[in-house]
Amino acid sequence: MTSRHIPLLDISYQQRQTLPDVVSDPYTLAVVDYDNHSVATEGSRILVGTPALAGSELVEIWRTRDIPESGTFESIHYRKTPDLLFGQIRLASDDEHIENTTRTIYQQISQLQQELSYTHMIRIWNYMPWITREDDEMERYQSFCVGRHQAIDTSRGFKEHLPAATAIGTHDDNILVYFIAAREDGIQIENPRQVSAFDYPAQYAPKSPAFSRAMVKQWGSQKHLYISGTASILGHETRHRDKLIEQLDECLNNVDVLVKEADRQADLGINDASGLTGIKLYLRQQDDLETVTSHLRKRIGDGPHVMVLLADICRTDLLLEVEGFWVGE
Ligand code: 3EB
Repeated sequence: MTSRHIPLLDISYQQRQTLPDVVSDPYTLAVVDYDNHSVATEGSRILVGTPALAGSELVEIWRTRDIPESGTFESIHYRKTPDLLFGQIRLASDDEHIENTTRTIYQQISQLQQELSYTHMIRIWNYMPWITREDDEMERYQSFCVGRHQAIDTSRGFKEHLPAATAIGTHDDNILVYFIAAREDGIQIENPRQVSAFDYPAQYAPKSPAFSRAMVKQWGSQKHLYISGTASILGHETRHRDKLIEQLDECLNNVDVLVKEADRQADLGINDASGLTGIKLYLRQQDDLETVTSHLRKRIGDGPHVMVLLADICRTDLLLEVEGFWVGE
């Protein structure tokens, strides 16, 4: 392989056994591993408090063409190359005021982006404790949305420049956020079957959830597609309350449409979820693992790598959520 073919950024889901080699490789940007608790580190490793369920013990690996340089800014540990910035931050969540902790996290991230000139947020993951618990008559996820909204730039046109995102519940005491930002913007994709989250009615969050449904990003000669956390939501309403398989089908219908929409706008050459490189499934109840994975494989075939993680979803009536990515030319 000539150097010109080494991708500027690559993502993959790999077997956990490869971890020692990957962690010591200087080209590794990030290794996302899963455990009972969330941990941010100064190195490439990050632990997300959504344990992997049996049979899907994979880790998420980010690899760059240039050796990343690492640094710390306030509470953020980051690694950067000339093209991109990867950051991880974990803060203890003040029980009563998840909104304040979220605002602090997002303010620090924004300052770092400005300071280092990677002003375009591309993809961001948010893991927070007890996401549906009520504090001060507001569910945690809603306070999170308020804190995030206060910290981000909401000047004119911001709704066309929102990152793909995931927001998931853990049983840890910390909020963990990791992200990838760039010098140049990606293409934001919305889902025609769903109201855009930033236009949701106030019942879901008093301040609009600031994320897009998917993002296409050109990294050098390659394109990446990032599908946000996608649930069994049509319009803005939960569908198939407490019905497992129906919810999975609805999620995948949403993902199929997002892939088609991304292909239409950015010519990816894939047209549904079966074309994705990797899919993460967040599952509320461990007992549902077998039912859900066998149905998932029926729908998507053997192509995509799949990991299943035990996690809480942001609405109490949702049993699962799906995210995904694709890497290609
Ligand atoms: C939804 O569609 C499900 O607030 O960053 C999914 C992905 C969800 C990201 C976020 C929330 C977020 O509303 C929840």
